[in-house]
Amino acid sequence: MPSAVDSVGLTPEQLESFNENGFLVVPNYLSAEEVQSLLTTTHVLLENFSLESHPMTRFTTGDDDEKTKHVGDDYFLSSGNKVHFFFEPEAVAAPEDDPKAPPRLLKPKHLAINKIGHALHSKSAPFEKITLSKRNAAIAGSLGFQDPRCLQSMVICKQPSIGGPVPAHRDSEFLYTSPPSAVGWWVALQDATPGNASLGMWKGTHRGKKGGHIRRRFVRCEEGGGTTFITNEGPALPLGKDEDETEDGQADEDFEILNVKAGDLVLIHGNVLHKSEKNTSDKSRFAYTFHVIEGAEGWTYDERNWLQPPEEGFSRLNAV
Ligand SMILES: O=C(O)CCC(=O)C(=O)O
Repeated sequence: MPSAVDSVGLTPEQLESFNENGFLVVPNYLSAEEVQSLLTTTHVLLENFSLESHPMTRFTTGDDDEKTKHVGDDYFLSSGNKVHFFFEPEAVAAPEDDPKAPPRLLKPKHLAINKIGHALHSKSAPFEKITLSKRNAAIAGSLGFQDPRCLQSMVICKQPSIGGPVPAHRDSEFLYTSPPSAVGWWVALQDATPGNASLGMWKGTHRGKKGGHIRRRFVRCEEGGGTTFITNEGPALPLGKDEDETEDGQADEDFEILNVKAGDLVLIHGNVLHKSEKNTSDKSRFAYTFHVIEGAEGWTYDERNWLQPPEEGFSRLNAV
């Protein structure tokens, strides 16, 4: 089946839906062959990475200090231009009889990884081809980007039984430009359903009126290494959105759990609230996701963001 988006970008109806809801599902964005190519590459990566020099870094996006310490180590902070492997917290533990001993894997390594990141788009040819494509440049053009730059990419594995939850967040809290500009491309590599911890999207929460302001930011600590959340003092809404738009307060929690097929794309506005639950099912839920920011003059990439640009700068879409 041909892709629902070719190099002409989004239709006016798709754009309207994205602007209205803060996300858009594009069915059949990748062909079955493209999905298979990314899955095969992922499995090769998972089978072949070495445990020998691995610091056993676990990945969580929780808000408490203990958790942010885990993601704050050098292996995480230096992953912006590398392919690094982050473990599920539940897949790693110190031996019961020796709690101070180094942590050990409780599962085979390919079933223990939470995510692979953050430079698949520049360090792995199959991912690069899918990411820095004309098709994505055209989508970015439809969304109003002038110089769209891909700054991070990852495969999120959501392993059966242990795939950890991703708490509700807005992507521009993590990838802040002034003014905010981040958009996420999230592509299901396996079917993602309410039964295996699919994405939960809260419609409309990208808007100022619905509390869509970027109020906090995930940054590198000024001293002592690691990462933390700080209050955002910069612009809180994308260009052209009314900064005076006051919040009406958020309605009761209302996440729509998406039901998408392998190959479908979900475009995620950087200000929209989204999350995913723990995967308690026996089915994995692999997804490939990458994020794009505005690289044109007038947008500043924040120097305290946890992710800093490589020497050559963030990758232009339409490069391959
Ligand atoms: O894949 C998931 O479970 C969550 C992904 C997500 O929230 C993101 O990429 O911003």
